[in-house]
Amino acid sequence: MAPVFFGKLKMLKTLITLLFAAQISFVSADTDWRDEVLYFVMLDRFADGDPTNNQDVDQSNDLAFHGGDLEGLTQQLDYLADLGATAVWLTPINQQIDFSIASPNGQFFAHHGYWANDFYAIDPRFGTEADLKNLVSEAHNRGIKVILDVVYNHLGYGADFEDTRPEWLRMGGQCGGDDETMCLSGLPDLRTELPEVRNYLFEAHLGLAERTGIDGFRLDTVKHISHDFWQEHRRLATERLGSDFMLLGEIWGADKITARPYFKSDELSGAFDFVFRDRTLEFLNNISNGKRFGRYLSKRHAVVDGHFLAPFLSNHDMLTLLATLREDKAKYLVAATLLFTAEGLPVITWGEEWGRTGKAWPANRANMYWPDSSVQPNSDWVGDAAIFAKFAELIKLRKALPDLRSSKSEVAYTTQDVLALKRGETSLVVVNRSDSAAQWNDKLGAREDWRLVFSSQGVTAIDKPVLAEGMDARIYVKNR
Ligand SMILES: [Ca+2]
Ligand SMILES: [Ca+2]
Repeated sequence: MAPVFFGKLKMLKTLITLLFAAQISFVSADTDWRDEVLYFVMLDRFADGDPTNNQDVDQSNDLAFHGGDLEGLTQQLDYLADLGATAVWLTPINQQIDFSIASPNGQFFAHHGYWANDFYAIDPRFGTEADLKNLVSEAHNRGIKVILDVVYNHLGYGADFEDTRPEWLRMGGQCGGDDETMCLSGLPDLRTELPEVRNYLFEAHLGLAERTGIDGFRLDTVKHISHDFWQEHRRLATERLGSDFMLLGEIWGADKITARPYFKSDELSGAFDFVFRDRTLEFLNNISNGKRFGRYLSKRHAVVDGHFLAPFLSNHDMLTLLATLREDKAKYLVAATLLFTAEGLPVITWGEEWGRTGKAWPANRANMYWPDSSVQPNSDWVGDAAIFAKFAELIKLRKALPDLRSSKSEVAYTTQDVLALKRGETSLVVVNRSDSAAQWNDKLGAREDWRLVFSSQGVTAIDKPVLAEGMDARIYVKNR
């Protein structure tokens, strides 16, 4: 009888543990990332807090290091908090290859962090593990979560493993022709199908997360690794870091359809919404129309429950949106209004809030703009304070008005050039891309029912017949 009794006791213990675990995960899974605002920093281009670690720094070379580091980012957390960011995503900090690559644009260094040499070391040019810990603790003090960019797919050119662990890599003639086995940009592709490679990678990244208390990963090049890898990764991340540990995947070109398999088998918490930028540009540049854009916006976020898309205006691998819009700041602010009134996790890429421009690579990775010229690295362009004010105002409104983050989007009125989208129960987002003012429409109900709370043009009072000025985005809230 004794063994049976013992067995029952053990079962009871297991049950209690399970219940306890379930309760913990329920409590910790409370974060709804759609309520957050994520700020993306290319660490080397943001703020230099420690000039003593500045190796390979040459600000006259767009492709060299510019000195930004973990300490610098930590020093600017108040800036992010003032803007309204609640989470920061920083580029990878693992030890990088320490030589440069010849490119048509000059000598190219691993300043971006995507050319790792050793996943078990932090690159001294970015700081130390203690610096990361300090960043996390200072960020958490300000209510800001920290999302670290990690690479699982490849190493940097000429990484040590090319000599010491060639059997872990695909190089040269071994590179495949499909997404998973290709050598992206000619980089050595890790054989992520091998258990020993997986263990090496999982321990490196999950171990660092465990030791430093970061809140999630931004996962690089997701579609270049198999689904079963990402399933195992999720399982281990949850086991070691809790179910609240956020995994935001870069599936290049993704929208709700592309992201679906990754959400269905719970490989990722969220995915970047690449299509949001495309559809927004199509509308602003007269390629689509109010009706088509409205149909898209009202359905763009129909994703598997518990998952989300993260819309953005631009990232470090494409032209800045302002450059794409040929520096048309009025259009840019309409796009920003759409970003901050969209469902999902909105992402600001460093400097966008100042109107950072920059066309093709490497100009799209320019230094941050700091009003205080003593902060380095600093831009060779002057930030636009009016754009900054609009970004800050939009973020405040998004936080104050849950409707603007709502999963309910309903087209209320469209013309060729105008879209009025009802968000939630009581707010209305109106965009007008034409040169002339759009008139109020009866389909929206009596104008007196609505209160104007935002205009990208800066209109503060309602001109009775005007729904939106030319190239204007407005937010109205229904009077109760
Ligand atoms: Ca530095
Ligand atoms: Ca691969």
